Amino acid sequence: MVERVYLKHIAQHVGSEVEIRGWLFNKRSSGKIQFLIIRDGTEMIQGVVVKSEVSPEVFEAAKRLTQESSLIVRGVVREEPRSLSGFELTVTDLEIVQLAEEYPITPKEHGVEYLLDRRHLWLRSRRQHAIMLVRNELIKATRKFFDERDFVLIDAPILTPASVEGTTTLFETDYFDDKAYLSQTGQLYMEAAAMAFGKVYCFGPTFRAEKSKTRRHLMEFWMVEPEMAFYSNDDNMKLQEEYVSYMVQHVLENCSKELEILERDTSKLKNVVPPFPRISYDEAVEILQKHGSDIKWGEDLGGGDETIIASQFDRPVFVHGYPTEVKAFYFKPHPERPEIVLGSDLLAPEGYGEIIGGGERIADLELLEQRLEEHKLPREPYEWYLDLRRYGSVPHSGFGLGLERTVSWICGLAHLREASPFPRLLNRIYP
Ligand code: NSS
Repeated sequence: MVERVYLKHIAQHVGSEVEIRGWLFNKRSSGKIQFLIIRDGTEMIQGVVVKSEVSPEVFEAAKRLTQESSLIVRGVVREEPRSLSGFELTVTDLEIVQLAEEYPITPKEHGVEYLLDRRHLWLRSRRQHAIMLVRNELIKATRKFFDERDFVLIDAPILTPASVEGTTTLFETDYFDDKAYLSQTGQLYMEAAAMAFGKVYCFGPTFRAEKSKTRRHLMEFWMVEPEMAFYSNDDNMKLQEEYVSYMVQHVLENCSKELEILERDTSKLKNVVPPFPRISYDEAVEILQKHGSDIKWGEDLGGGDETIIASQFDRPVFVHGYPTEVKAFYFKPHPERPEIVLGSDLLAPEGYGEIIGGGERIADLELLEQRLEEHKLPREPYEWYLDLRRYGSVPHSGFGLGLERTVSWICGLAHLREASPFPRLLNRIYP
């Protein structure tokens, strides 16, 4: 009986005959020998088919194989330091599962729209494969980090009655005789959960109808949102720097091969250790003005502004104390300077900009009621949220980390679209 193995574990089978099930990635031939690059989803290996050593049927089958044909192959594993994976397979038997039609993605260059139209196939390429594995590791690291710190995972709903992050980016849908919105954030529900469990987080998809086309915006993205009772914004920032450093170190340890495929300069990632620098919004405005920006105090930072600020530092930087005016209704104002909030954004280096937004929440009922009014938000859908300030209200803080922005930075991508397996972009919902 030949054992079926995954290429990821091939090192344990040197000298044995094994069975691999996968796809043909690429092929070279020199008449009497065919070199098949086979992938099985976990790894790749070169299979060598020697005419004089296999049956005529097997050699013929190898010849017929087209790019991305599915196959079952048997062979003896040999160490081969010169090859990509360090191993080679001397093929003994080969069965075609399906002979693929002419594959639309070839090793030559394709335009990005062409590739996005074929995202379902593009995912098989080395680069996209590497990005998704880094994404997977970031999620694993997230779970591990919060588990180790006794956080409880609480899932937030996706269909919601209220807007949280501004009314202009809402996706609206019918909810029987009512209206509903796709969730922009799980935060309000996490605030309720934090009052029930102390330290919680959610990790799920969130939706924003962003009408501008930028390399930093998706219509659907995944967010990690911790919320902690009895946490100040300083405690909140400490948790963020620990979490972000933890993720980066985890990826450095577990994804060296992927980072190499992505040609990522890892020396820059090695700097990502606490403490992260902290600058106030006031200081940020000064820095920006010195760099020739015409930003005035009171305006939100744009993508370009974030890039300038972040490029001053070799690791992520916190900008805290944003103007109350530009921030969402739930931010707690600074006790001595009510024109700024006890909140911060975390900007990633190398031009990536904001990956986290967070802060301390208003715990006081009256102030929160006043803010809802100022923001012209209807009272009814938030009544339950106001209850949290009626029954044992406590100081509490939390934040949201955008997963795709984090993947994009850690992988060194030029655009967020590659950080999502099936990105939803302005004017694109296919495939
Ligand atoms: O709007 S945020 O700054 N903050 C919130 O939604 C809070 N309610 C989170 C919380 O405190 N629980 O978004 C948080 C992060 C932001 O830093 C980005 O990394 C990411 O979510 N984000 C996005 N990623 C991709 N595409 C879009 N459109 C996007 N918008 C925000």
